[in-house]
Amino acid sequence: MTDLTTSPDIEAFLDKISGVDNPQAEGAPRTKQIVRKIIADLFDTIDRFDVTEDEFWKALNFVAAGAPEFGLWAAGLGFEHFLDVRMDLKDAAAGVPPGTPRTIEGPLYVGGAPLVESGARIDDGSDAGEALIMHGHVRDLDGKPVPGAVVDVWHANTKGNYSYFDPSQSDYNMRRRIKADADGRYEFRSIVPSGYSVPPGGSTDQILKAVGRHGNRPAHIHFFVRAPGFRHLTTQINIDGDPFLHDDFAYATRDDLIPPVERKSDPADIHAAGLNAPFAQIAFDFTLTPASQAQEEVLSERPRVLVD
Ligand code: MBD
Ligand code: FE
Repeated sequence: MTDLTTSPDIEAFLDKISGVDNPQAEGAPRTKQIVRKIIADLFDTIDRFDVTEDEFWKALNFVAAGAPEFGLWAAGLGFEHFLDVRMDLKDAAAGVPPGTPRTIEGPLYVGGAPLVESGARIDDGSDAGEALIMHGHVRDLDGKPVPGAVVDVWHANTKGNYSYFDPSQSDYNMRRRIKADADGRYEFRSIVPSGYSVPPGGSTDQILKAVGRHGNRPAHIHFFVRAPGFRHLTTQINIDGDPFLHDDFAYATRDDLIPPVERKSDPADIHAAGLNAPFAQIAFDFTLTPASQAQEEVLSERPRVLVD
């Protein structure tokens, strides 16, 4: 902190701005402390970098205009990954046994996708990408199948775009909730997605360019996996071989979340899969951790799109 930020006058000013100086007045103490800390850090930044009045108002207006992309800021500026890092550390400290690693949700989930049986096709057939069959089991920590599990999957098309946010796609294209069968097995058919890029020229793109970064994600598939009695799991897998695999603008790649992609071109395999061209196959098992409180079974309260 600069000398000015920590001067008695500014410390007292910060106490007033944040209500910290008035414990009798309404407002939660923690809220006051958080507000104080955020403002103090920004005051300190202004002072340390000698931010001018022009720069301050330019920044304020940039933030205001950038609000529609705040979900992308959270991903690209590492906040989502940082929350994961903290949850991982807390779990480790509490001795929670590790199941499939979590990784960020991202801003493009849509709730209320059709609930379908294992084996369903989840793309609408309009994207002539490479067919993909993904399958595996949902298991508990002992390796026992979890029959009641639901695998909520969502991913982009070959342009890196997601249905709903890309109005040219059909409703719920590449979004489904898949019921694991009695053996805890899930399977779905889709197409291999491409990586996502932030909207060119948007506020996220501008920030990233300003610090010499790009706004690309490697190709990936998102999952929420839930079952009664188990912790809600938010995770993704990456498509191995993607040039951005270890250069994700959202920092979501994790070593245990890069399953091998098998290329199937044997006519017998193609026929058995009900396809007529070579396809990709990914096997991936999810391991769920038992919930110790009911709250752990449900999704976080992040505001999300819900269509149904
Ligand atoms: C995505 O598809 C995504 O998963 C994240 C985290 C951010 C932007 C787009
Ligand atoms: Fe995504």
